[in-house]
Amino acid sequence: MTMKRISLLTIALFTLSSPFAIAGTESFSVGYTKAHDIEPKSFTVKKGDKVHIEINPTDTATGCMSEIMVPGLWDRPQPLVKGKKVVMEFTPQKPGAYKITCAMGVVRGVINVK
Ligand SMILES: [Cu+2]
Repeated sequence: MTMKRISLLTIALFTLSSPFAIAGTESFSVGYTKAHDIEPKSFTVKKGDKVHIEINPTDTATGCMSEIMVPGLWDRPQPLVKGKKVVMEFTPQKPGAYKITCAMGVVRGVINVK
């Protein structure tokens, strides 16, 4: 029992201290086409986990929906350009339903933080 406690503590300390810890990271691969926008459109993550979202656009977005952001989690709008990978990384600290939007706030999806 003592050994088990020690290993759990070690794992906990490692997770807290290492920025590259595998545990506690949630990765998502997302597509983008003009016809269907982003797919998938709905994500569920745990509060305190590092979230890594990669978008691989196969079209270049234009007009109102040409940029993507997640107000409250990722506030820098990123252009969606064919062949240009977009990476958004953040660690949500508060539970809630965070909208995925264009730069002006039109909703295109949601990230549920539990
Ligand atoms: Cu817009």
